[in-house]
Amino acid sequence: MRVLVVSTPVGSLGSGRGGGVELTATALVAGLLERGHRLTVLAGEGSRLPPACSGAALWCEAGVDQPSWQHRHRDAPVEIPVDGVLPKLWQRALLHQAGFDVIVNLAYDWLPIWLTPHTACPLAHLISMGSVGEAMDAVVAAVAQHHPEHFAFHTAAQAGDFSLPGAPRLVGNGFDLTRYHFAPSGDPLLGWAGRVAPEKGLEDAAAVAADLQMPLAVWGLEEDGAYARRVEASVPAGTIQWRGFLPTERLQQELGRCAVLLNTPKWNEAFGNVVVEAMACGVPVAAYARGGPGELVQEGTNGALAPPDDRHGLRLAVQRALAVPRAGCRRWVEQTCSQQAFAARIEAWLEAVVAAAADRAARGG
Ligand code: HBI
Repeated sequence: MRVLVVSTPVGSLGSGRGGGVELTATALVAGLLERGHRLTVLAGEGSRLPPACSGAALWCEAGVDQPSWQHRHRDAPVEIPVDGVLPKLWQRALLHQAGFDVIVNLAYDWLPIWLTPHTACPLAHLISMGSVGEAMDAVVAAVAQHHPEHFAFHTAAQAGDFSLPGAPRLVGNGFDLTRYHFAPSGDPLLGWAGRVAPEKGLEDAAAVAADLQMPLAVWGLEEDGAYARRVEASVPAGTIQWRGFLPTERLQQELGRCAVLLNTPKWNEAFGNVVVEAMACGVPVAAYARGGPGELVQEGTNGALAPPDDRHGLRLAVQRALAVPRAGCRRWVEQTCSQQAFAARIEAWLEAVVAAAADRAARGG
């Protein structure tokens, strides 16, 4: 198929501002190219594609970044900045839609979803977060009512946040596993990775590390400094080793040295990329049974689960995870989260969207 992928408007590809959706975009484009599809990526100015995506055309649009839904109140209205990049992206997509069989939208935004019933070329939306705002919940529910096939989610926990007419299309996520190297053994070191912000629950991981008298390496952007200082003060000095935000190559090298990765989401994490990245390096994961991580961690196979917010339960889960065979973690990722497995699921979804749109057109729907 001729596929147009429209990226997130919160940051150019390669800037890191797009968060997890940048990893997803890369795996989706590279994976579909491997399957013989023709790809064009439409993204913010300054975007770059990794070598694995060099077979795709790259179109860029300049404009003011769209404000992130993660930093807005649940009842905030839809806001589009003057000279916004979001309208620019979709003006370009609509102008060229005749050249494509399907358009894949990766933006968690109102405009592209609202457009779904009004375009000649079918629009397919890969939703990247759980519920974070009323306006988005409402437009997904309204459009999914008559175009349910046009939506896909990473996990059931994430899809469960939205009111959908039927069973959701779940596509998991995908990773270029050649970038992650299996470490057969680890040091007596616990790990935690993610944005250092309250919704990620670092304080619980720090408390458990202190209980077990093991150091906790922390990777990720320090988004909330005051929060980081509070967590550090809550455990004995030296418990936390701040490692900062590292690019994938460095991150996976350091992650692989961990005995166990702790994952402590306080919000409905849609997927939990770091959970899969750790397992790809052979590191078992001890996680709260919440959100995407609660679905990805398979007790005894790739880690251990604890009841949400139960620190004693998390400590027991860490002790069980320490006994999980590391090769099994890597094998599980290869079977479910490789770029190839993900692209096969995306292809099946896009074919269903194209078929549903053709069927609707034939019925004059
Ligand atoms: N906010 N408005 C808006 N649009 C997005 O595409 C978006 C976002 N916030 C976060 C985000 N995308 C990505 O970081 C996802 O990976 C979560």
